[in-house]
Parts: sequence; C-alpha cells; structure tokens
Amino acid sequence: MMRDMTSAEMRDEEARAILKRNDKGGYTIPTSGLYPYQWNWDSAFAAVGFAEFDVDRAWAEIETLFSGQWDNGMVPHILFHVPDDGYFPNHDVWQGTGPIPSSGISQPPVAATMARMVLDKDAQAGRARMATLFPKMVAWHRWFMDWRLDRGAVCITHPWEAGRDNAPDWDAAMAAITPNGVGDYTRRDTTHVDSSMRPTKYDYDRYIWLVQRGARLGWDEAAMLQDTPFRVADPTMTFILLRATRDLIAMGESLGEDVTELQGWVTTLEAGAQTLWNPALGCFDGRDAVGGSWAGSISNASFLCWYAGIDHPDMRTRLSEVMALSKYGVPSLTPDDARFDGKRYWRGPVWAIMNMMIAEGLMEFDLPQGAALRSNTADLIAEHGFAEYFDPRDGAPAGGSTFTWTAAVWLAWASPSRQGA
Ligand code: 9WN
Repeated sequence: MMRDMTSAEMRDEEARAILKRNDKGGYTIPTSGLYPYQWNWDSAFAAVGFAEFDVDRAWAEIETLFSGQWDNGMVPHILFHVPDDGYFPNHDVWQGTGPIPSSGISQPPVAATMARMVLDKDAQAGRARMATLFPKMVAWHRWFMDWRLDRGAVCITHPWEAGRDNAPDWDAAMAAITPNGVGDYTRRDTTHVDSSMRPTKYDYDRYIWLVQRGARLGWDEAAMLQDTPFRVADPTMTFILLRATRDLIAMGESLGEDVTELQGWVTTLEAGAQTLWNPALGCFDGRDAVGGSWAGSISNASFLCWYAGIDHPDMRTRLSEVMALSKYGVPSLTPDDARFDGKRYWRGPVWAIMNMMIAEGLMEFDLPQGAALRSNTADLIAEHGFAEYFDPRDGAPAGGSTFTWTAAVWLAWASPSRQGA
C-alpha cells in the first residue's frame, strides 16, 4: 500500500506542476496573465527549480535568456517572445534593439550564480553548456562595469532594472522626474491584481517616461547618461553583481579560462559596496548618484551583503532587529519605517527569492539566522502557497499566484525534502 503523501511532498508536486505549467518551451513565464513573457532574474531562479528534476531543461532556460543578449553585452530584463496584449508596456513602447523583441534595460545578474547551482547538480553534463555561456556572461558583467558604475557601486537607470520596482530607495530620484508628455496609456497589471498591491499611477507615469526617454535615445548608453535624472547606486545590483562575478571566476577557473579581468572587477565592486554604507543609518543603503541623497532604507537588499562576501557587525544587529519584527523572513522594508506598506510590492512584502539569497550568504558566514530564514521561508510557502510575495505581518499571499520563482525557491532550497541537502 502506498503511504499518504506528506503536506511537504504535496507542495513539492505542486511546485513542479507550476514550473511545468509556466513553461512556454525553452523559457518560463513568471505567472500567466500578469507576466506573459520571459523575465531575466525570474528565469535564472526558474533554472534552479528545473534543475531539481530536469537539468537539461534548466540549462535551456538560461540559454534562451542569453539568446536575447544585445551586441553591447546587455541582457534585457524582458524578452517578448510571443506578443500578448495582457501586458503593458509592450515592445512597441520599449523598442529594444536586440535580436529578440525586448525591453531596453537589464535586471539583477543572478544568472551566473544560478548557473553555478545548476552546474553543481551535474558537473559532467553541464560543462559544455557552461563553456558556451561563459563568454556571454562575462560580456554582460562587462556591460555593467562599463556603463553602470558610480564610485564602484552599480547604478540602475530605471526602477524596473533593480527588480525592486517601487522600493523607497528611488523615491528621491523619482521625485526629480516631471513626467511631461508621457501621454495616455492603459495599465494592464491592475486588471490582474488588486491595485493596493501594485505601484501607483505616480510611479507608472515616471516608469513610462523613463522608457520613452530610452527609446527616443535608441537605448544608447552614452546618450542616456547625459543629463539623466535617474541614476541610483543600488545595493541589489552591487551585491548581486559582486557575488555573480565571484561565481563566474570559480566556473571560469574550472573551465581553464583567464579570469584576471574578472578579479579586477571584484576589487572594484568590493570598494563600490563600501560607498553604499550609510553611517547615520548603520546599514547598507541606496544612494542617489545624481542628487546625492541617501534612501535611508533598511531593505531586504541591504542584507545581501553576506551573499556578496561582505560582513559588518552593525548589519548583524540590523538583521536581528528586522527578524524580530517579521516571522516570515526579511521584509522589503523594515516594518518600523514610516514608509512601510505590508501589501505594496517592494515597500514591505516578503519575497522568497530575497530570503533565499540572504540566507545563503548568512550560511556561508556560519551565522545562525541563515537556517532560521530557511525554515521561515519553508513555513511561509507551506502555509500560504506559491504567491508572488507575502505580507510579512501574517504571511497573507499577495500579487500573482502560482508563481515560478516561489515554486523554484521551494524546490531548490526551502522544501523539507531539500533541507539538509
Ligand atoms: C516589471 C516578474 C517581475 C520581477 C520584478 C517585479 C515585477 C515587473 C512588473 O515582476 O516587475 O519588470 O511589471 O511589475 O518587481 O522583480 O522580475 O516577476
């Protein structure tokens, strides 16, 4: 007689079913309806989920992402493989100039780190796949190094580039934009998800204004730099690029590649990360590279320092304070900040991908909160399902459902069947 499945095993099955359902053949959408295309960092996380049951499919996910790479090395944040009217803004607004219809900005470069996790699953099978991807990843990292640094920290040129769309980190830079001439447009996101969980019209007017500016300038990085109102040095980008470059070096060395240039980038980014230290806050923070102000945000991105190999005693204290206020992991903004909004996207909710990256870093430093964060994330998903994000106060699911990256994080990392693995 077959024994009954445990609830964790049922979640494992559900997670695999979500990845398969969101699989459009070589790439995965984050969730149907709300996000009908291939997103950059979502895809990298999807790959580690697939690697739990289909390593070949995991490599295909990353390869499809890189098939959209531009000549200048940039890997777009969205690839519009099959047109879909359910999303705005589409390619007609973005007018990306790469080989596949795409947006004109990038997203946090987690791909090398996730590729290394996929490679660890089956080094033999992955070697040739990674050897082909290696120069493409190097070219992408070089694009960040060439175009996006401010005192060694990595800047974003659009809030969507950080993946933390409406984080308070960009409030000052957003306020510096007067979205004149943006014209009429119809949002689609609020037809799929309650508007209280999404960015506001004020935000969208500025998001679209920045897209129109980039499209007008043909996404020429040098031209976009001139008189830009929006350039923010971002802990998400800086810590993730630093970590991913370390992973790229490790893979490059085992492939027999020359990694001298990449080692130089690590030195630059390590120094850049220190320029994100806000002494008044006692925390790594966003820094407006144009206006010069600090965001004053204790955010989940602040706690990616360990993931990037950087420790700080004050960060340990900040982490204990934040975790005492949130049972389900690290919220996108500390709940004792006046700007906290538990349901609104990147101004409060908990995200499984951020919990995973933060915890991995903590574990590498042998800090006990890493294991705690992992089991908090397991509880969150076991109790509340595969939502896009969650209210940190009660774990209530928010945003889209049957979400690819939440399923992937469960399968690759949070599920009790993976813990201890
Ligand atoms: C814009 C797909 C993406 C994530 C981002 C998240 C959200 C898009 C949107 O969804 O952004 O890129 O339309 O709101 O903020 O991190 O990659 O899941």
